[in-house]
Amino acid sequence: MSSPPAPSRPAVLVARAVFPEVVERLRRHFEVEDNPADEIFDKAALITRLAGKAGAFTTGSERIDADVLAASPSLRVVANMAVGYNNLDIAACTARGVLATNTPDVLTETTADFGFALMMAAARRITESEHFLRRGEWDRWAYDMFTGSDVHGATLGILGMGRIGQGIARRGAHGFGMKVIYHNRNRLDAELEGRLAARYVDKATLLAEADHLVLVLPYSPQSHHAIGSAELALMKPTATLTNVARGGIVDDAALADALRERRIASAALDVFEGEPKVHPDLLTVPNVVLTPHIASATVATRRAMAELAADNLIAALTGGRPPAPVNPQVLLGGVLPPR
Ligand code: 8YV
Repeated sequence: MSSPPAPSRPAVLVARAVFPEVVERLRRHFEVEDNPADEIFDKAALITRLAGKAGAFTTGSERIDADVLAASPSLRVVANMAVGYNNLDIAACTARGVLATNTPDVLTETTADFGFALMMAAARRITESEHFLRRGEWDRWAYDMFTGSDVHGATLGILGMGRIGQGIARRGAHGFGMKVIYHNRNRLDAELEGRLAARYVDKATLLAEADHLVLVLPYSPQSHHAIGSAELALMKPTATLTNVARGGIVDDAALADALRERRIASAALDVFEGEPKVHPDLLTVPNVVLTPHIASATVATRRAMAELAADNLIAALTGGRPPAPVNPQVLLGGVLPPR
């Protein structure tokens, strides 16, 4: 007697190479198409791979837009392994009843560490001076060699005061005795401001008063080029600018000009408009620290992000409650109108 056919399991696409044990965990629940060769799928390839898939495990590299969604009618869930989700068209997901999830919290402290490290590297000219040393140009001590600006006791300006911004504020205020000012869409409540020792200011004041300005706001059409030549012109010539948020928030060409002309002292960037391409002008100015989008890159945090993305995918497709829904108004199996 033949055994009854196994109940069919949902099919999912893991769009990039991730921890093998996370893929194995997904295989216990789903038919998994993974990508161990870590190919980058363009829109056409994504559409092909998503055919018949109920779930997608994505990273910031995959753009799930209205076209991809329209061409992937079986898709129910997109689990993004990132806290940011500007690579997903959330309105289109919601309109089609596709649940989007992200990975908040698990990367907050790691990303705040890195933001602080980049800010310090810019202030103290760490990579610029290392390049000088590696070029064999260090032949003597000099009183003004690579003099930068102090971090301790300086004014830390934070644009975007979400979880990561608050982590950077805590480090600055409580670790380095910095005066913290911030600007955000919504002002924090007084109790939280008190705990962070952070003062709310308007954007122009933030730009004018910060000795070290750190960007930690989400990317959206509203934050596109939030820092361009007009904003850079308001900053102190001794100030530093650090971006650990998203490319496109800074106008990279305008920043390269400001750095070259020493209208601000230095910058540190982990994210770039059009990355992994980097604006060529940024590669030729010395006073900028450049890193390849690694703010969340510790082994423990990347593992936690992958596990949380898997938790989201598994819960969403097995009738559970995904821990981090972005558009919770979507009921699985039903199509809701956009809010
Ligand atoms: C990711 C990030 O490494 O979480 C985010 O929003 O920018 C990074 O932590 C990247 O987006 C890969 O998905």
